Amino acid sequence: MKSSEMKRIVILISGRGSNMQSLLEGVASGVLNVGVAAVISNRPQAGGLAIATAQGIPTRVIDHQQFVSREAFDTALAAVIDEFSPDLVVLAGFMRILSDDFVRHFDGRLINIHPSLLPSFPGLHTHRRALEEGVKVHGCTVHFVTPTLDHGPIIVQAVVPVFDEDDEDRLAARVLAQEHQIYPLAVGWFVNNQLRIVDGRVVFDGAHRFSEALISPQGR
Ligand code: NHR
Ligand code: GAR
Repeated sequence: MKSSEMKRIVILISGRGSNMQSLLEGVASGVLNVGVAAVISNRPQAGGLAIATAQGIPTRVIDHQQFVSREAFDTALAAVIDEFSPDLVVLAGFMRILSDDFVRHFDGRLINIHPSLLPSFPGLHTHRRALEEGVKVHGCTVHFVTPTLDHGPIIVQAVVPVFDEDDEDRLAARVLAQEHQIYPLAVGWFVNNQLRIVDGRVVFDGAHRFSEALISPQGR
């Protein structure tokens, strides 16, 4: 595909950037046919910035601590994103709640990856809360972002078992490995126009069906 036809994404991060990296690897390996126009962080110290720079991707820092209000930060962030005119804005470990105006501005082209099986455990500390509840399966969700936190239309989820001997770090690592599988998939479906929102739910053009159930624990 000519680069003039290739869809452009902007990735927003706050930290380590491993989900960003999984997307960059998808692009580098040719699995994901998108141009990464920029990586933007709200934290100057985010480790992901160096990874992006090393791969020749433009980076920007919009430090939320330099703004008097959430709205002022969101307005500045939206303006910088718009400079890159992306088809899709991808939250990848981005840790600031976004105002209604921001979300509306990017309506239908803003997605997030969240480390739980939504609608269970929206918000923060999802792995700790999953362990406290004693759930036997946990996972991650890619969803469109709407004004209501972690409640937008669900694109894809991956499920992992929870083991008796898990702690927060072990469970987080098991979920993160699946995040790295499903985020490139979801971005690929979006840029290939395989996703539509109908009545607030995501439907696929093309079959993505699996017949096996995951049962955890399995017993003997
Ligand atoms: N914004 C809207 N409007 N809707 C969503 O669904 C959003 C969103 C912004 C971010 C990611 C989300 C997650 O996947 C996300 C989804 C940050 C917080 C949070 O409480 C909660 C959920 C998410 C991201 N942030 C604190 C805040 O005051 C700051 C925490 C920190 O800086 O460490 O913004 O979980
Ligand atoms: C990921 O587990 C992501 O799902 C989660 O933070 C981690 C970021 O890791 N996101 C949130 O909790 C959003 N509130 P990464 O920086 O290595 O991609």
